[in-house]
Amino acid sequence: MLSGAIGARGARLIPVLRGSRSLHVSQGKPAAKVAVVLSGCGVFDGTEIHEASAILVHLSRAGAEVKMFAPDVPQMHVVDHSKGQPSQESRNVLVESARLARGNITALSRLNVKEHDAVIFPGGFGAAKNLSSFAVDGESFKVQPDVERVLTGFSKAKKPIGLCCIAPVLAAKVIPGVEVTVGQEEELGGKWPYAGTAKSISALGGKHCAKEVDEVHVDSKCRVVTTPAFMGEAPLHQIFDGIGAMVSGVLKLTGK
Ligand SMILES: *[C@@H]1O[C@H](CO)[C@@H](O)[C@H](O)[C@H]1NC(C)=O
Ligand SMILES: CC(=O)N[C@H]1CO[C@H](CO)[C@@H](O)[C@@H]1O
Repeated sequence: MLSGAIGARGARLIPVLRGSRSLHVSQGKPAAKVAVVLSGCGVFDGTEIHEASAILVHLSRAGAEVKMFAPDVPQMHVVDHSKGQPSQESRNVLVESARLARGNITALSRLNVKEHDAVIFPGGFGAAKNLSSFAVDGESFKVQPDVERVLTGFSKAKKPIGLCCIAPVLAAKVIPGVEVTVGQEEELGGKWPYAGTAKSISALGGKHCAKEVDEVHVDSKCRVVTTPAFMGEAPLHQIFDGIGAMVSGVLKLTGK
């Protein structure tokens, strides 16, 4: 008997588990298949680690099936995060991103839009240094060819795209007229150190919608969901909650 094997304490837990949401998700509709695109490992030269982790936690709780990708290219910088200075090293974006993926990562060139219901891009300087040249070239930046192919592909297929932190600049560049948020449009005493990015969104032809760290903007026409994350100085749990709202906005648009 199950209850005998797991003992009286375990038996008391069974009714609780039966009613839990996670069981409902796994028994109900098919899981949404979500691609997550990484750009290295570390805020100053790659993917922002806490953002990636928050995305994965929220996707896991919602019962999504996740596959991680990164471009197989050299990083623009390797930054010593204890000093905030570039070091004389060369690292590969795919190899570094594999740290976040616990080894299970695929080259971005192999991402097939048809195999996924949605795609999510965490932020971190890697999005502006390795997925695009925004950090160097500002508004005249270029987007890495596979990143452009993936964003255009999901957009044309009307499949939702989630982005946070600095990554919404990628959508503003590739999807004409998209509405996104990168937070507030003024620095407000240092609370929004990258507030100037909002002007870049407009200069690229996008529409910027000011939001707080725990909020999202949903462009339901373009099917793009964005949240400011570390663009704002805020407690980590608020960033986590904003990312949770972004992930659930993306999953809602998949209809799964
Ligand atoms: C790697 O991820 C895929 C889903 O993308 C999963 O099916 C597979 O089992 C994972 N492999 C390992 C070794 O974890
Ligand atoms: C080493 C280097 O600069 N790697 C690339 C990081 O990504 C940008 C944007 O695609 C490329 O221009 C860089 O060559």
